[in-house]
Amino acid sequence: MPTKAVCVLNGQVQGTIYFTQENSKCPVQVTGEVSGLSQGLHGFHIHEFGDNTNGCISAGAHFNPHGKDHGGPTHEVRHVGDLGNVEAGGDGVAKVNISDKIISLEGEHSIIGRTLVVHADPDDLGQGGHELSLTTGNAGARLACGVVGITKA
Ligand SMILES: [Cu+2]
Ligand SMILES: [Zn+2]
Repeated sequence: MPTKAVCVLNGQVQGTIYFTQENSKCPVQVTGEVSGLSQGLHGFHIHEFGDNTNGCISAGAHFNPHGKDHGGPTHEVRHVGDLGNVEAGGDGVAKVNISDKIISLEGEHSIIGRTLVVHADPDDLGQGGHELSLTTGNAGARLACGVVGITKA
């Protein structure tokens, strides 16, 4: 049975994102849509805590159980939570279709109970040369967030 999870993003933009994993050795398929964005790239990460008590800020930093630097989703050096960017078109809608080999829906890389955040600015994937590049990708404000929860398989 695949494991399935869902996240409703709420804030200055809206979205619903689905996560599916056939088994613990398989990549996680991340699909769905975010609307209300400015055209272009927006950082998209799993943050450490499933705590939204003070809005998206309470979600803490990027999910990083191995204490690595921030990077892009295909990089050797990355946070587990680094899913890169989503790209919105002129209509403000980003269609999300990511396959990621590092996040999981079970085990030590599980994102269940953590927070998905979509940002105001592009994630530079650690390569921007900004003082924040190696921690956040300099992706700016947290536009919306939601906790990733288990759903019906
Ligand atoms: Cu983030
Ligand atoms: Zn990161």
